[in-house]
Amino acid sequence: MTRILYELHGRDQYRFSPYCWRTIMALHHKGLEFERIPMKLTDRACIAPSGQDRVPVLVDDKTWINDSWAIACYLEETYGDAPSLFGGAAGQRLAEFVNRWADHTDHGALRAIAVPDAWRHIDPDDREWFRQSREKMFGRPLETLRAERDGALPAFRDALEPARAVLAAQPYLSGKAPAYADYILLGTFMWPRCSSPYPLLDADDPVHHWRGRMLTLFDAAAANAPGYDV
Ligand SMILES: N[C@@H](CCC(=O)N[C@@H](CS)C(=O)NCC(=O)O)C(=O)O
Repeated sequence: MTRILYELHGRDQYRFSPYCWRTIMALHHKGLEFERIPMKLTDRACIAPSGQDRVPVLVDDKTWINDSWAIACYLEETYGDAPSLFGGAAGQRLAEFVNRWADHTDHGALRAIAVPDAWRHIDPDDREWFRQSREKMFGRPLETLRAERDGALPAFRDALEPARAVLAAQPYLSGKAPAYADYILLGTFMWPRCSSPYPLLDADDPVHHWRGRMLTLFDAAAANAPGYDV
C-alpha cells in the first residue's frame, strides 16, 4: 500500500500551499503514513491522471483524489475507524461551511499580502509563470502589491473576527480538541508562515495563541516545516 500526496513545490523545501497543508494535517489526524511529492507549476504531468491540474492530489493505493475538501471527505469515509475529522454528519456539513468561508473571506483578505513573498519562495523554474499569472490576477506588479500590504492587513485581521471570538472561549475551533475546521484555518496561516517574515497577528490575539497550539500537533509537523516563526 502506498499513499502519495502531490503538493506544491517551493525552493529550499518551503512548501506554502494552504490547501496542501489542510490535507497534510488531515492525514496526520487519521494517523496515516504518506509520501510527499512536490510538483512544479510549470510541470504538472505527475498529476495528469487526476484529470485536473491543481494540488493537493492524493493517491491512496490506486485511488486518485483531488481537491482538499474532497480528500478530507474521502479520508473520513475510507478510514472511519481512525479519529474523526468532523465528529459526525452535522459536523461535516459545518466544516464544509468553514471551508468555503475560509476560501472566500480569509484567503481573499490574505491573498494580496501573501502572494508577493510567496513569489520569492516558489521554485525558480516557476517564478516567471507565477509572477505573470498573479500580476494578471491583481492587475499590478508584485512589488506594488508588496508595498501595499500594511494597508491590506486590517481587513485580514477583521476577517478573522469570527474565529477570534470562538478561540477566546475555547482552545480549538472544533472545541476541546482540534479537527478539520482547525486544519482549514491552519492551512491559511501556513501559507504566509512558509513564505514570509511579515507578522500578521498581535502576540495577545487569541488566534495567535491557537496557531501556536496548532503548530505543535503531530510532533510539531507544521512548526518543523521550513518557514518563519512570526
Ligand atoms: N479548491 C482546491 C484549490 C486547489 C488550488 O488552487 N491549489 C493551488 C495550490 S495552493 C494550485 O494548484 N494552483 C495552481 C494554479 O494556480 O494554477 C482545493 O481545496 O484543493
